[in-house]
Amino acid sequence: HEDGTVATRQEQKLKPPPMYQVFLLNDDFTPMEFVVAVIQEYFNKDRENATHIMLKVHREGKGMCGVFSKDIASTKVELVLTHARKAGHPLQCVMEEA
Ligand code: TYC
Repeated sequence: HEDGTVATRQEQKLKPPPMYQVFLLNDDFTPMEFVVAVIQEYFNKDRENATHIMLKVHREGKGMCGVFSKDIASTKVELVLTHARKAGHPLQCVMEEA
């Protein structure tokens, strides 16, 4: 360490936990306005930022909405999918290890 002490074996082995990127995927049916609202509500983005992300998904097929611990990412995916299905939209949301 910086203070001259030596890392213990436990400290040497301890890795930071993996983080997960959460993406929305494009489809031909989910309304743009619904996607913007989802990004605002579930990923805490303002309307301008949410619109930018939605347009990126629309043009490029995929767009990142945030990076979270495994538990939080998986909960976001589940909540977004439940909300979309309830509204009758095929919107897809996936997570990938960062
Ligand atoms: N492509 C959709 C449309 O034209 C809009 C859309 C954007 C759908 C992003 C999904 O994740 C998505 N209505």
